[in-house]
Amino acid sequence: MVNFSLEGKVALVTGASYGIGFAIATAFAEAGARIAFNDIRQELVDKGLASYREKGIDAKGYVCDVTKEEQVRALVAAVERDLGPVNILVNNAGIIKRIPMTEMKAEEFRQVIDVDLNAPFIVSKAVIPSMIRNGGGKIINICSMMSELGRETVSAYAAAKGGLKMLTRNIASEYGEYNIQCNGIGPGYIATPQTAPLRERQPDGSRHPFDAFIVAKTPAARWGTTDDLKGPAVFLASSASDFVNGHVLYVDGGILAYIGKQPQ
Ligand code: NAP
Ligand code: GCO
Repeated sequence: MVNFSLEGKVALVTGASYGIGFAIATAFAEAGARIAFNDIRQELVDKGLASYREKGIDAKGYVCDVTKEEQVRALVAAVERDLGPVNILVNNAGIIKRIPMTEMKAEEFRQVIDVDLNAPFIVSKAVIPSMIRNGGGKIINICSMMSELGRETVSAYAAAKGGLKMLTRNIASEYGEYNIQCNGIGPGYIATPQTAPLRERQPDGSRHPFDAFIVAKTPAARWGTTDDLKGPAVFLASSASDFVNGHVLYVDGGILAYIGKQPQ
């Protein structure tokens, strides 16, 4: 029988007090995993802990900025102490800055690269040695449509998420022989706080033009929900995907397959 169970596994999901990370961690818990997550501030960790409790999940929450190598080492050590070695890592924490490139400060560009690309390197590096010692593991990097596509104002984000796709392939290449599978999930446009500014109602009550644009651009004709990512994440975390490596699974309602509506 195909095995999607995560029974007995320890999963670390970064930036998972709400949004996509929270949904994925919840699905992992439902599949049997024990959950660890982090966020930058204690109040967010506390809010996250309350949300997990509400779902009947006994998650462990930690304060950690994933861009800081020392803090990440301490996080991984704390998870090992509290739950055991990390079997599944999801590099989910991410930020976006929507600024036209010629107006973007180099420092702002660097901040996005730091969280969205350097941090997955730092956190993966911190768990790979114990995964090797334990005979394998799963790393899932949360990529994006912008791992494949560009658009106005998101140069840093696209550069980071494109880089994250290649980091995914490189981890798979470098550590596949140790039974480590590193894959990406490329969510389409998902309704979370990150995309809230793109969905705000206009003063006259009409839809934001970007909101209407995304619905027209998506064959599924809707925004994704965080629940849409649960099945793909459990698949990539479970032994059902043991021969899937270096792949990015786009969960986008068909956006990347579609040229767009023909003019009427
Ligand atoms: P979100 O609602 O903004 O949540 C991101 C989480 O990451 C927040 O909890 C945030 O904490 C945390 N975080 C940010 N910087 C961090 C740091 N340095 N250290 C630790 N935690 C940090 O975003 P989301 O929409 O759920 O997105 C989650 C991931 O999916 C991101 O990588 C994003 O790029 C990606 N993604 C999102 C979409 C979408 O349509 N929503 C589509 C494709 C990919 P704070 O609240 O403190 O900032
Ligand atoms: C944007 C969006 C996107 C999405 C997502 C798409 O401004 O275009 O925020 O980048 O969040 O990553 O997959």
